[in-house]
Amino acid sequence: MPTTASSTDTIQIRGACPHDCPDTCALLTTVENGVATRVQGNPAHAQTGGVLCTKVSRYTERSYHPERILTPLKRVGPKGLGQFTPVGWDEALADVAQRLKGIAARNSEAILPYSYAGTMGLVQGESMDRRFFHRLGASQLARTICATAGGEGLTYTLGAKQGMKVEFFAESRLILIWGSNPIASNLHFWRYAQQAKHGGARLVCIDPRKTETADKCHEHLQLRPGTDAALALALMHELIVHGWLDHDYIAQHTLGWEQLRERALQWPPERAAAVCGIPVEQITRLARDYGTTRPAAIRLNYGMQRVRGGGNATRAIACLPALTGAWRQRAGGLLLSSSGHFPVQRAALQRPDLLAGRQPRTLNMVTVGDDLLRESSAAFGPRVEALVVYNSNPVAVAPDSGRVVRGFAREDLFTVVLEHFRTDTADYADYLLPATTQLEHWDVHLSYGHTDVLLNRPAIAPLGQARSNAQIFRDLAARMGFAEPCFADSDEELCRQAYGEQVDFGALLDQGFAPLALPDAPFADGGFPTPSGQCEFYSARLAAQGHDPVPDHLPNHELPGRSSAYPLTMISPPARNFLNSTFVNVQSLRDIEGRPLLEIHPADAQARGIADGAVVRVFNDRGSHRCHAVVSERARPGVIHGLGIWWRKLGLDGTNVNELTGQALTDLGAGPTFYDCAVEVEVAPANA
Ligand SMILES: Nc1nc2c(c(=O)[nH]1)N[C@H]1C(S)=C(S)[C@@H](COP(=O)(O)OP(=O)(O)OC[C@H]3O[C@@H](n4cnc5c(=O)[nH]c(N)nc54)[C@H](O)[C@@H]3O)O[C@H]1N2
Ligand SMILES: Nc1nc2c(c(=O)[nH]1)N[C@H]1C(S)=C(S)[C@@H](COP(=O)(O)OP(=O)(O)OC[C@H]3O[C@@H](n4cnc5c(=O)[nH]c(N)nc54)[C@H](O)[C@@H]3O)O[C@H]1N2
Ligand code: SF4
Ligand SMILES: [Mo]
Repeated sequence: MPTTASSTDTIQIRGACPHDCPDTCALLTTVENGVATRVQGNPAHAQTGGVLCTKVSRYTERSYHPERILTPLKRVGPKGLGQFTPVGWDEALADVAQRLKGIAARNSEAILPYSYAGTMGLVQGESMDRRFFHRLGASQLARTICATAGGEGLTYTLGAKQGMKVEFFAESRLILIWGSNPIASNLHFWRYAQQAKHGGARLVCIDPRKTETADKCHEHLQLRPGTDAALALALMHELIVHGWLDHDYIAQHTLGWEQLRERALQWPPERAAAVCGIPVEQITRLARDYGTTRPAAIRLNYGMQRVRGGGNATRAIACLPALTGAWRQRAGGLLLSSSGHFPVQRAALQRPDLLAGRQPRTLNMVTVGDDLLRESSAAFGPRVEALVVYNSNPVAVAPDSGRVVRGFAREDLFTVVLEHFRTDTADYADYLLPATTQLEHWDVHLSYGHTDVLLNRPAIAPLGQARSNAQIFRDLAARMGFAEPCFADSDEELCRQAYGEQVDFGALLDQGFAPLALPDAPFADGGFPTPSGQCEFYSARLAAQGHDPVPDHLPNHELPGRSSAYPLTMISPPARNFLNSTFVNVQSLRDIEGRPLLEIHPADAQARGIADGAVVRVFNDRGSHRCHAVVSERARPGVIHGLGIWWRKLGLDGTNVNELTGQALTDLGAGPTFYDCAVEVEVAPANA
């Protein structure tokens, strides 16, 4: 049975945290008389250790929020004002299906799904929805908004999104925390790093921002954004000239050593120090520590790949553990993402065969701002006429939001949004459909920070008239007349199909989680899942695509030169108490974060006459955003930080940091370059 009854009407249900967070915690929800009263970490799950972050500890506050959308809503006012009237499901589904049918009859590619990781659940995130759009022949979406530069960089080098098991970081002697702020965004890794620290390990943080994690590490390399490849190449330079190499590992398990050696020798520490803006001694010392400490581990995260050269930087860093043979030990190596370990049966779940030979175009979710404003053309295909948004809040999270908003504001665009709340995106919906939360539906999960499969059982009945995403697409499929039996699969059946025979579903039902059977040290004896089976310093696949086959440093798109009108670089990393734009409307969490802020170094503030707490305007050619300044040594000179993804409507002038960010893409993976963004800041009137 799913439950452990502690009294007749109080039960505990096992679940999984759905959020886009590497930790994928196991949840225990206490339900009293059908009402969820408490959400806790499941103590039986080792990676969760009975502890949740502050955000999800408040999960009942989010689920029972008085502003939950509980009935289908139809737009009654002008686009974007969020004026709706409640309608029944029958009316909403019939109308949406009729509109989509009409557009599909002309050209199904004029319909675009838009979704990301509002829930990471395989069922509510990538099952019935994909079947629906495949059968329809809609445009496909390249889901690039977060991790594709790093993901491809890793895949071209190691062969897959695989790496160290997170628990073994506890045994490491040296940990490089690189482009990552785990106290905010990877709490359960931080527990292991703390254990290692107590055992005498040295922790080194590599981050342009002096984060709360940097505060707790032994050393902080506060480099300029987008210069990580230069640092990695200089580390290699030192490993080579000092002979801190595992020649045997290199000979047996790597490809392209001569080419990488030649590249790295062009990067003496002095050159990298100038590019990165850090002391030479920090580089030489880190190289010595990395070259001479066993086991040495790298926790890489996606913060360092949201710049032009993010793919190459990831490749350069991913070469390091093969040079020193760090992979030989289970507490050595690197972890960026573990998601490639999970044997998800995506074809069964998503049914690409329903395309029946059609090959619809693919649009990049990063460039939704431009794409919604494009006319039909031979190169582009049809103008986007309908948008179906779920698990995402693009008006707040996509770059260049001035253009995103213009696109969403098109009166001739038919927009359907599946949501819990009236987000910035929901305000632009023609139909706003109420979705269930994780407490109310089935799902099954992978993790990108550990290697256990998790099951989520519904703890309570759907609130109001909410339906799960899968149910909404199932209902729409019926209205469209899609008769294939796969459209009848229930959410629970979809949970079973996600891993098929690859994972013991009985264990998931009994325990709530199931560890994958994996070796402790994945690449101790090589066996990289690349075409060559080696760690590919040199990538023939990249060469064939016209890319540099060996990793190099690629300067940012928007390098702020001295003469530039925009001399500052803005990064906008996650806020601790939000998850992207999720939780911004939960009052107790918003109270902790305060208000939209911009951290700026005292020297940059002084040069502009900016006092702590002042209202400032940050601007570039794309837009302008007002918020409050925090004058702080957390910033390095020349770099400012706009933390978290605030809802636009909660900002001083209805904007957020993405008003400034651009749609230029990364070197690999066609990802976003949120942290490659040149701006200027000035004091602004509080009520402009
Ligand atoms: N609390 C919380 N947790 C989250 C999220 C959240 O919004 N809030 N977001 C989730 C999501 S979507 C993701 S993708 C994951 C991972 O999300 P990441 O974006 O990797 O988040 P962080 O771990 O905070 O790491 C980002 C760090 O990278 C730093 N950084 C920025 N530019 C550079 C650079 O050029 N080089 C280097 N070395 N560092 C740089 C930032 O200052 C920041 O401290 O976290 C998830 N977890
Ligand atoms: N400036 C800047 N912009 C960024 C980033 C940054 O660091 N800086 N980070 C980027 C990154 S890494 C990412 S991953 C993206 C994240 O962008 P998104 O994936 O859009 O993430 P969220 O903003 O959390 O929005 C998710 C929405 O899904 C909804 N949701 C949750 N569960 C369900 C469900 O079961 N059904 C339905 N229908 N809806 C649900 C939530 O209510 C929420 O509004 O943002 C990117 N944007
Ligand atoms: S957001 Fe992350 S740390 Fe918080 S409960 Fe979910 S998985 Fe765990
Ligand atoms: Mo992300």
